[in-house]
Amino acid sequence: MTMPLQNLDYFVEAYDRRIDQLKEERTTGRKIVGIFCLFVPDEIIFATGADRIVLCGGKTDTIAVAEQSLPRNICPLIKSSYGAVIDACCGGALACPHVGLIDIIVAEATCDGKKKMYELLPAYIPTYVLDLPQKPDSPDALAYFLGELKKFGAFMEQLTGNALREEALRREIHSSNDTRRVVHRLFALRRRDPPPISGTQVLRVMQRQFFLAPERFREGVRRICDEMERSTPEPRKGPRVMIAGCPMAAGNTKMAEIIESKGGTIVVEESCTGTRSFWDLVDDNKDPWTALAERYLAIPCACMTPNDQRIVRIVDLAKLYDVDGVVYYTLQFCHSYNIERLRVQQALKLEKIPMLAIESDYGNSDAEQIGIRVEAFMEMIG
Ligand code: BJ8
Repeated sequence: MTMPLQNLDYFVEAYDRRIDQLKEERTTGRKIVGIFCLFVPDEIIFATGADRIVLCGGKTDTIAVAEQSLPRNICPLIKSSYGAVIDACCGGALACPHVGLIDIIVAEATCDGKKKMYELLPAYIPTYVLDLPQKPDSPDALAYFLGELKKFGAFMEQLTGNALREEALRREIHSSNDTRRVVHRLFALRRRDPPPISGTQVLRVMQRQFFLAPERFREGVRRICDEMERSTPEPRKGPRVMIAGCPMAAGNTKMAEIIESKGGTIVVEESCTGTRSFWDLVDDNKDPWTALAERYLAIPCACMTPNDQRIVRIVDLAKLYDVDGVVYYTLQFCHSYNIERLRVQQALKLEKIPMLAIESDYGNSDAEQIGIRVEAFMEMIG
């Protein structure tokens, strides 16, 4: 189901303008940070006057170059990200256009594969690693993470030469919460039956979230929401589906396309290119540092243990969006999400919500076989 939403073109044009904007910022000396993950708070980066852009990690093209040095049996997102950096830094033709625009990568201590890959990056580009507690519910976790965020703030002050003032941090919290509210509006519209936008379209929008400047992204989302509110969607052709699992970085729309080509109507994604990126707001009534630490530490990523909050969130979303079934999507060799699948499956079973688990990479060799399984699942839940 693809609705002809004219304002989706806005995101394509905004992306092109964004690259020009970043090039110009470099000439003025503004620092630009490259990130890979939701755990790095935008608010701190922007509050020191720096800009940020997410680095590529969803393309197949850069995997082969990464496999020349990394093991083949690790997640494609790690290989694609690493390949994008080393290829760009070595002047390769596959280059991620963003790597050449940044001063530094701010990485994060999440899964083992990423952590070890980040150790290799400083040979190519300066890299700062934000540490994270691994047990978010432990009594010391918040204080530790708060300390890490403040260290990161001090690092950003040094990088930019600008002081990080509390009023600037509050302003950026306000701005990021605005973005989250705008995306909530988009996702609230998807609760309609039929939903006014396809899952593949939403995924492409969400993949732009960390490429674009926040005000541009918000403007684009507002435009499509206005358009959706005026539109009369086509009748729904198949069951309402939630995708839960690994992020689908820009360049990777494979799973969403397969599901929708087999008649499924994706209405929500529990992923970093879905609800994990915006669902929780930062409490702007608190001390800003504490509020940031609380909000970011609560991101329900499978790298955390235990990760009960994710299990609860998935069941809540499945009910809120009235889904007929869940497709649990894992990138190949992502042990964190793959193992957590069992707990998700048990929780959904208790609620009598069917689930299909798919593990895949960025290639197309398994697309037909996945399509057969997805088709059978859609028939079962339809
Ligand atoms: S907050 S999901 S963006 S860490 S898929 S590289 S976990 S082996 S990307 Fe992630 Fe931040 Fe968590 Fe989100 Fe490792 Fe798994 Fe690969 Fe992953």
